[in-house]
Amino acid sequence: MSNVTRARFALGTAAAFASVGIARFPANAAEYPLKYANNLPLTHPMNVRALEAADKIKSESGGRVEITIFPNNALGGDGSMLTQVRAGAIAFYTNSGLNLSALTQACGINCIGFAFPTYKDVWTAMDGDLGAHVRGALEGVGLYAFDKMWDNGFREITTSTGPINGPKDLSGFKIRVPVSPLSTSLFKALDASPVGIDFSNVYTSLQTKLVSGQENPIVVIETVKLYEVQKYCSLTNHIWDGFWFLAHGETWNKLPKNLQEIVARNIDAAAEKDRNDVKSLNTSLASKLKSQGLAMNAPATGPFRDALARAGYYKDWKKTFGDTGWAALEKYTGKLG
Ligand code: X2X
Repeated sequence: MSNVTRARFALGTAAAFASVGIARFPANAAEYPLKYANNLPLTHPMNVRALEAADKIKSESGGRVEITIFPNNALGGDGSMLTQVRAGAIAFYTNSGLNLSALTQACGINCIGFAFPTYKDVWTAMDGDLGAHVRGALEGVGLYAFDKMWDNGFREITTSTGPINGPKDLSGFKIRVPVSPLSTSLFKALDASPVGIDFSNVYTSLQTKLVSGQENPIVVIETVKLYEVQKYCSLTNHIWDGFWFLAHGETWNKLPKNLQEIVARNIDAAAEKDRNDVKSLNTSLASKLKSQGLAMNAPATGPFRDALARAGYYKDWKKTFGDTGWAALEKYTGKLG
């Protein structure tokens, strides 16, 4: 590791970083000091790879660009961070189309239930026309989205009450979901009782039994230690979710082209590493979660998808996204619903 990285990690263990809430280079002033905020623990692959990228960007720019990372909701919850990146108070923010669909509906197109059977389908779509479709929509609301989407993962359901073996087990089930009509509509169509709660409050909402479950990818479940407050994990893979690495448009446009190239190349390279990390951790962490007391099951997904179709979920979202948007999705998923 370079001196800068060692200096940054010399500040303490990942846990100490998580409590400090920031990772900062030595204080020599940079020409372009940029803040990057997100909602995940520093130990999540996204932050591990982002730190590496920030280090490379600083050295390749000769110290001109200094990215300070504020992980773990250090600068506020998702609603606040989204407001801040739109106003330019922070330069970079990563989040999911689930939350970003509040800005422009098109962002949520990849968050349709059971749309992508495999990671191959996901990346063909998101590195292809579907990703370009979403990036264009984000540009329309003043945000620059880097080319390569980061991986959050296939979302799984955890509960404190029992395994989810089929749609009937979700009837009346009080489940935390991101503040997103895409998440809410999916679980309402499955007759559950979804509650939109900011991610910063998920652990306590489970701990206090405000809700009986939540749904997130394996790597999030493990890095946020949800196994401490949940007993079951059902591998439904009901939504593939990714994170757009977003820049405040005007801040990005003010960066000289040569610095933009350094930042974009390193951020996109980090995204590819994050994708590989998440994919391999999905497997290794599943067995680790078992050892941490989480009972795992893998229900057939067909009955969930059939229940969604019967409830009109796909028909409704096709109307919302419009024929062009829906065709852009079905080009990669095949016919949905
Ligand atoms: O809020 C969530 O569940 C999370 C962490 O997956 C997102 O940021 C969408």
